[in-house]
Amino acid sequence: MFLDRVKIMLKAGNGGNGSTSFLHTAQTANGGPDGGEGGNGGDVVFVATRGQSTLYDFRFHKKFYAENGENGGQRLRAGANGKDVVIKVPCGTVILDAKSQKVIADLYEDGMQFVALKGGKGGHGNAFYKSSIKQAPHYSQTGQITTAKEVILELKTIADVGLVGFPNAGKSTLLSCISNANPKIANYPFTTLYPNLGVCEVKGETFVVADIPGLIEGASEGQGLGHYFLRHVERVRLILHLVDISQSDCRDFIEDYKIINEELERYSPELAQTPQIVLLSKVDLLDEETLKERKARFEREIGVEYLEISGATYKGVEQVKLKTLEALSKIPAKPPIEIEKYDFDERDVDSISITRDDEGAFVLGGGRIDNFIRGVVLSDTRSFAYFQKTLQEMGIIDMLKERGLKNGSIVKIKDITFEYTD
Ligand SMILES: Nc1nc2c(ncn2[C@@H]2O[C@H](COP(=O)(O)OP(=O)(O)OP(=O)(O)O)[C@@H](O)[C@H]2O)c(=O)[nH]1
Ligand SMILES: [Mg+2]
Repeated sequence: MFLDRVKIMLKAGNGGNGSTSFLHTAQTANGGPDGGEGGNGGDVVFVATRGQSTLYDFRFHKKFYAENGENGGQRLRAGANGKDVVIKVPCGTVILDAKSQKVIADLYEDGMQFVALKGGKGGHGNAFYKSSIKQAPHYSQTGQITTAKEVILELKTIADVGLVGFPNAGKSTLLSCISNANPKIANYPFTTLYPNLGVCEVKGETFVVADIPGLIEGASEGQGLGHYFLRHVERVRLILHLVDISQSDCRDFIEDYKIINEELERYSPELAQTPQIVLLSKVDLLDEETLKERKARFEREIGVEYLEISGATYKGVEQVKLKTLEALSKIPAKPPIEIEKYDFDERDVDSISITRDDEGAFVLGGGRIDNFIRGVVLSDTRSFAYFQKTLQEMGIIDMLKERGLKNGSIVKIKDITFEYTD
């Protein structure tokens, strides 16, 4: 089965909590703070590899969670960093944010890496907070919590050349003649069910050819298999357009040629602008007279240059390779997909929200508050004093007062609830 679009879930590791601890040894019953730092959570990293050509591996495996950072420990022991989760994808994989549908990465080259999500930072241990005025801080910081996000992986095959044409036109046969690929060939339409890649070598140079399942009328609207696979020709630099001039499937070859071009145009006007080499295929099946007549008709009605080929006798095959190489040398590589500046991993660090719950309590939230309370331990009086002082300094008490905060009002922040006193 060929799979070229999947939705998967990603999550970077949470940061480990910093530790609150004090040195206790036989010699020092009440030693200084020795709580170690929490480890950082692992990142979510994508790597493009030539070793894969489909997204098949993602059929059942859809959740990729990096390891959490370990909590810090006593005696300044730092928690270990969580392991990254490294996701291998085929070259040509485009990653979209499932929510906004925006492209966040285009991994078009072997070995390309993309860090989609950064792990949460580990929290500081209480040893970190020790200072000349604060000899024994009884608080430490919790690690940053990360959220899971969904992305869509979409494979847009990377090839220099795409073979397009009606089913049975001889595309796979040609691919097997000009490249190292060994595609399935058979005398019925839709033999090729997913794009095959082959490497063609000519004059010491190489290019990659993609054999696309046959297109039919309406392909751009989802008829046949075509529409589904047209995205694999989006990025080719050159199209080899095969037309069965023998009309072995009892269709009109001029019509075939026009229909394919119309479908390309309908799918994407840009794709229709991709340079083409027209190949009139299966010429061995026609007697000289008929071939001459049909070629004359093509020249008259279409009037574009073409090559005659036969996968059976190899007629024109060498010429196809040479012409393709020559054409490619004049066509610049297609640029990677443009990526809008969009911070997929953006975290809310600035917002402060104040709401009232059913009982009239003031509920504080937002990224700035979340970050701040990571270092607060309510059961510790000094930590709580620091907490109140910081609320004052951040201007939050004033903001609350503007909304009616009075002596005795209840304030809630995450799982902290306290009564405000002036
Ligand atoms: N005589 C002759 N037969 C050919 C030639 N090229 C292909 N064929 C035959 O035509 C049939 C279809 O060829 P394929 O290469 O599978 O065609 P395709 O375009 O890949 O078809 P789909 O994968 O179905 O889209 C097979 O039976 C081939 O053997 C040719 O040049 N001459
Ligand atoms: Mg085929």
